[in-house]
Amino acid sequence: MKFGYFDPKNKEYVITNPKTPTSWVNYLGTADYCLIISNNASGYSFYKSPKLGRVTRFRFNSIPMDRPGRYVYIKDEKTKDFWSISWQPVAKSLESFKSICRHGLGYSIFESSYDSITSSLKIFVPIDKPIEIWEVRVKNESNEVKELSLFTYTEFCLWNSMLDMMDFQYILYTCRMGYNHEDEIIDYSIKLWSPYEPKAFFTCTNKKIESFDTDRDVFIGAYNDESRPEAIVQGKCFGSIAIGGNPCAATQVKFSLLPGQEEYIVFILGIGDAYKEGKEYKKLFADKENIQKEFEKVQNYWAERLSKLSCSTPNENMNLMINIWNQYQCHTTFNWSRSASFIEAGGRDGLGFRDSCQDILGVVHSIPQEVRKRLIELLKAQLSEGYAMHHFQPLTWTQGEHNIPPRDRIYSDDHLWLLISVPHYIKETGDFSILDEVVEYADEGSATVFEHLKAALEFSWNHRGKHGLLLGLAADWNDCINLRNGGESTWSTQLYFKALTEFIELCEYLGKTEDAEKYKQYRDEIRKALEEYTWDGEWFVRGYLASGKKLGSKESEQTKIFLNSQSWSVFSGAFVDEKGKTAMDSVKKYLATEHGCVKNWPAYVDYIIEVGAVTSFPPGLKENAAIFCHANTWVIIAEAILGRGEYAFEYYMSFLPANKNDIAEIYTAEPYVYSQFITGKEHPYYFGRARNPWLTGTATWAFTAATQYILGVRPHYKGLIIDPCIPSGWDGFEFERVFRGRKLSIKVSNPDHISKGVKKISVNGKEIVGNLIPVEMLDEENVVEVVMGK
Ligand code: IFM
Repeated sequence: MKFGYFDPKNKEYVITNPKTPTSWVNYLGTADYCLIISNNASGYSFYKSPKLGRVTRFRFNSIPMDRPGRYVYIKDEKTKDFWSISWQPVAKSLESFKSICRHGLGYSIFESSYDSITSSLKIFVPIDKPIEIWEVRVKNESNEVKELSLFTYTEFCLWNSMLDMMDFQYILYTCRMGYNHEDEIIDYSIKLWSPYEPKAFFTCTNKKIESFDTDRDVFIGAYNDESRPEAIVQGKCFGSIAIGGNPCAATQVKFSLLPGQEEYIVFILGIGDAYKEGKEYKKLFADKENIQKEFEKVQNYWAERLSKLSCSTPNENMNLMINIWNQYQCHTTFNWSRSASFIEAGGRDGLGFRDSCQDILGVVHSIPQEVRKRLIELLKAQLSEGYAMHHFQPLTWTQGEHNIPPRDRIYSDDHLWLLISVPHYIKETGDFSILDEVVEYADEGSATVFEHLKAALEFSWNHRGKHGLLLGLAADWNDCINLRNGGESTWSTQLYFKALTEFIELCEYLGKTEDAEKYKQYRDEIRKALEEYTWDGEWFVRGYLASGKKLGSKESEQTKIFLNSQSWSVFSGAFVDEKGKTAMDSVKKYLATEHGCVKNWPAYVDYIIEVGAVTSFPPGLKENAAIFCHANTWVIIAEAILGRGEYAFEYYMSFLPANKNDIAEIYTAEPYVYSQFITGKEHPYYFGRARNPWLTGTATWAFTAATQYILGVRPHYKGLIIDPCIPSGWDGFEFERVFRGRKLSIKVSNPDHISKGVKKISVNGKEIVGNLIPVEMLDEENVVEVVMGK
């Protein structure tokens, strides 16, 4: 069953049935002011920090699920009937109420048609101004004059999101609402502990405000809800001023419409003083042209970001995801990390170290300068011993004083992700100068980035366990597996193998032979340990528990095989051989399903204290035998490395969100972005149901897997590698990419219908040897012809 459709031309997802099984959201705002908005106009906004700068409220995980938000109500003064432009909160019967939501890049539009009135509400956040703009249009499609009132409503949050949800004895007495009568602007102000006094405003820029409320409980009424605010029932706001209590911004605007006439009304909600910034912005956005200009900037922002890479393959859903939605999601995870969604209620903000290292992979081709800055921030969160802060706050950064993790909060993988992200950045940009940049450590001292990378490798070398594998420490990528107290992680060891390989490749390229030789010795040792202690006959074990018992082995109780240690055996480069193939065959045999590969099998049924939190989830959910999408992307990469194009593509298709559009009643989450997990086959009822959309490492890795491993266009220090691994049925595909400022139009043909292998490449008519296009031979614009074959 469908709830909407993709509109590739306008780069929108259009929701035609508002009764979606979950809130289908969009992320607006790219800098300091951000908001999340659902297909029913619910959601919240924040300024700089979702934790400490929450501007509007949202009641998470609630029933009804979509409250509150930004609501525009229309009331017919003759009939006294009223509705909201978004279907919620009034929720008129869908027999008589037509509703559409268009989620676009950086904006959302709500359209409705009811009782011969058509209306729309477009919401967006300008690129560089801390405000949101609500553009409303109301048209009379009847043959009679309509007398209408428009009511707007949004509920303010009391800035500190956690106190706002918990500490009512305190927080409810901090707000001082007011009204700038002269300019008709609602004035929000609160005093918290600090001298900093958050201020915000709400106003209509082009119409007279007839009445207003700033006290939620007065506007709504204590026994009403957003579907039936008391003020709207009464036909007028009460002019309430919340000094303490629950602040809101509610306004009423009145107008009459002749048959066929349309009214255009603009509201703005922003950060600043109602008597200063509020006044200035009101003036600025009284002019429609200025609004249009801001909207164009938003459109250009996204057009520019998405313009650096695109493909045209025989699979439309792949094109749709790569060209639009997957890239959009990559930028969203880069900007927002894991801090604000309808799932992450905002209790934490800042950057997760491993997440942010990975998030750069999906955007580095598009915004290399921003990625460079982020990398430096991440490097500053590394400690001189080589490990990293698991989570840190670049906003409130105080070097050396914050977040130095206690020894038992050091993760075995965090710092090693630098060895993936920094080389990736250099391969994309050719900016080797980053390696010489001196960056402070979080605790003491400073070193060049090159030395930071070495410190990371040394830390892991010094933290190996009994079998020579990396100690699991607080955890590895899988936060929920207990590998503490001497437990060892196969997966972290595989990541280490990959990290060493990346570093060796870099050193060799730079002519640092001594370093290269040293780390080759490390890698040989690591390979030996993996060979000796992790092969289980048909697959690789996941590690060793503190007791010495194997984890994810034929010998194990309950779960016998985990996904990551199979995919990474190949992806790491350690086992691109028969063992790797056998391991991936076991993935097919035991883990693959029509919705993707489950993370472990069989699921844990009973809690095993020694194995940890992974065993506490019911079978098929989250980290216990769910289809963890992030981990599925590495399966695609492994199969592509093995040259098994049918498998790689089949896995890619199995959890591609766009493929779920027609079964949205099963999938339930947004079909335009990846979710963290899809419920696994061992769940008794919900196999195929997705949860935790948007802020997941799946975005960056699905994009990398599809573009660099299936389509096979991969940056290298020396140029661009072309190494596709596609379904043999494809005749070929086209790929456009900007690489180090040069544009390439790549046409791949597959006359022999094979999956992998490149016979011939010509660049601007000149044939090259091998499959690496040297950067020196690129002009500003380049035509590349690739013929696949043996
Ligand atoms: O790797 C983690 C990630 O950092 C946060 N979400 C869950 C993943 C798997 O445990």
